[in-house]
Amino acid sequence: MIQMDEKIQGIYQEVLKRNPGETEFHQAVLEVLECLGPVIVKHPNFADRKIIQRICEPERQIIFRVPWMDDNGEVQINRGFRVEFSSALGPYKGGLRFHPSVYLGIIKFLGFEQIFKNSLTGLPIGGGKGGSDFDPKGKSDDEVMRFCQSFMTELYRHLGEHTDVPAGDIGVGGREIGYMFGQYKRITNRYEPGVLTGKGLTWGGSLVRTEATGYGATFFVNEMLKARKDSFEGKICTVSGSGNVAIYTIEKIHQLGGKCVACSDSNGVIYDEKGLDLDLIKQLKEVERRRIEDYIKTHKHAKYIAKGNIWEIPCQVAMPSATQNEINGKDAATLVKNGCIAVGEGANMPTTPEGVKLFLEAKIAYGPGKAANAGGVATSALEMQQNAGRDSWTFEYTEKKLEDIMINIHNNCFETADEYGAPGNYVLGANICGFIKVANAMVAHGLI
Ligand code: NDP
Ligand code: 2IT
Repeated sequence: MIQMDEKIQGIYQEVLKRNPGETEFHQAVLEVLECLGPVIVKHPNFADRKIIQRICEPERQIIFRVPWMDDNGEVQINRGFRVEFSSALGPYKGGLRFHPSVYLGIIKFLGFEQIFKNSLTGLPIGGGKGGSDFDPKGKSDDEVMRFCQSFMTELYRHLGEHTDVPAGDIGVGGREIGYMFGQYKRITNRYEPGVLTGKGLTWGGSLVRTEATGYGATFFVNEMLKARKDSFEGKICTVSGSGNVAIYTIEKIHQLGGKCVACSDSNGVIYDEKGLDLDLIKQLKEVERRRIEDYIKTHKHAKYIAKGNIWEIPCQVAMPSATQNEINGKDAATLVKNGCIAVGEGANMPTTPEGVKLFLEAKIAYGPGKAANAGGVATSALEMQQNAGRDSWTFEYTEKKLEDIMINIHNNCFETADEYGAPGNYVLGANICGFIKVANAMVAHGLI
């Protein structure tokens, strides 16, 4: 990684001081700032206009109480967040995460990453993120509904197709988007599909949105492999997580000729030497909402490793698709030692800075989340486009658009890395390419 110049170091110190305790946010900011030294040299007006300082400060942060009643008639209170980070390129756009670990630092790291990711898609979307420390695990359908209704009863006033358009993330899928859309419609008395993405197909959703993040990440890795005159054909792959992103990553890997032998959840790892049975995983996770451990009840030959570490399983392609900081320095070293040649991040910031450094030094094909997982939000933008035109596109047409977007992101990151003297460094390419577009728009909009 390039040495940070003094000016940027000072900006980073100020971010630490202004945002105490928000370690994930600090990590995300540092990774971007470390890449911007040469950009400031080429574009001195960005420094004059204090673009970096401004981009590190969200335009608006909303924190609110979410009271709801559980099935036992007991009152529960959670905390809701929406961080509207940047509207330089379009309305705030980004998912909602429901997970007990959520606090402001997590939402701000995700919102910050989202600015550059959304810029890379080439589509007119700004960056934002939200969520709650609500834990959907073990809750009944009715409890999830009551929570979502209460959450939207506050959030609705901040949304709008030209203002802020949330979608899903960890713990938020089609079911939750449905309950939130219903409540939005009820409060406002307006049928406005453009206010949320990831909707059901019969009420304004887009084909391919469900598959988009996983498919997109796999398309991105496919491009990195192609750039090295290689392909997925016959590659042994591992994919962490077993949620939305993991499932459709596995599906696309299999379609492209790879063999995915392991996935996981926060309790343990499934290893199936014969290749994962995706129909079973979909049934367990999407239909029955069970734990991945139950895979071995049907497939006795497979192994379940309770509290296991998926990165210890040898693979050629690893696609972390669960959560932040799930690959540390030691895991990265193990992956490289075991012959891993490509890592594509379906999750947001799944690799620690030590891990990233190791991947870059080993010169494996490493696709950072803000580039590799941009297919989800890109397809959300395609959903917005269809909603605005009261249209709905076919699966094939939409998937082709997604693939073209991912190829474009890959090529832009690749070429930017070359231009800045760091060939093959997609971290540098993604951060610089994503940043410049936002910075130029901010300069054009004046001091706001
Ligand atoms: P889901 O809720 O569908 O699935 C999350 C998966 O990750 C589950 O298997 C879950 O296991 C595991 N997981 C979550 N938190 C942890 C944790 N703290 N430790 C270990 N495992 C964990 O979420 P998604 O698949 O939508 O999201 C996965 C990742 O992809 C996230 O980083 C998200 O930000 C990112 N992403 C998602 C996009 C989308 O469109 N959905 C778009 C771009 C990025 P368990 O069930 O045990 O909790
Ligand atoms: O991290 C992400 O890009 C998402 N969770 C998807 C956001 C979106 O608006 O589709």
